[in-house]
Amino acid sequence: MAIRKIITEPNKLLREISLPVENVGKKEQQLMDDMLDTMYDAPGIGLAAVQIGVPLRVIVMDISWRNEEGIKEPLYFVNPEITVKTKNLSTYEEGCLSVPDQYAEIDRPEECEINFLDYNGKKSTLNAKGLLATCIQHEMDHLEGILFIDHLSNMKRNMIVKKLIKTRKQSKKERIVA
Ligand code: GNR
Ligand code: NI
Repeated sequence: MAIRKIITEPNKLLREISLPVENVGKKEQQLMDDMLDTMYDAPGIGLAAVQIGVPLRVIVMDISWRNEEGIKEPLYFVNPEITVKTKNLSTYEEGCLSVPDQYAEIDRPEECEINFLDYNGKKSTLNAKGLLATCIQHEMDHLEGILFIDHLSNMKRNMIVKKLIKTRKQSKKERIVA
């Protein structure tokens, strides 16, 4: 188990289309363990493998661990596919570990159903609504090289990317001084 570095925008790696996993074995489970460690440490409620530089169709998620009880309920999705999504949309204020400290309201289908392989490579399905549905769709966008800011107007997205570049430059400077 290890905490890996999360790649932030702008970075071409985040635009890669992730490839399907052929077999869920030890190596893939180790990747999922590392992803979960990295996600809890960040902290976040979801993480796609491409965010740590591994363009494979693997997602980990835990939308409940930051509640009062703090009980961990990790979810693992390998090769997820959306089979059903509702016409009606819901709006959430989204953030992304690859777009640090930036938030925006995004509309997405309110409910969806997905097929996937679980941690043990077993076929499974899930009906999701609310934050879970939003998070799954956010993570599945990552597998296609899409970030939540791509759902915004060009002007809003450009503003956010400019800010990210500026703060990245700033923190580089500070590292040299220190
Ligand atoms: O931690 C995260 N929070 C979040 C909030 C609203 C909608 C989506 C997310 S996912 C994000 C972690 C992340 O960047 N996953 O890719
Ligand atoms: Ni994200």
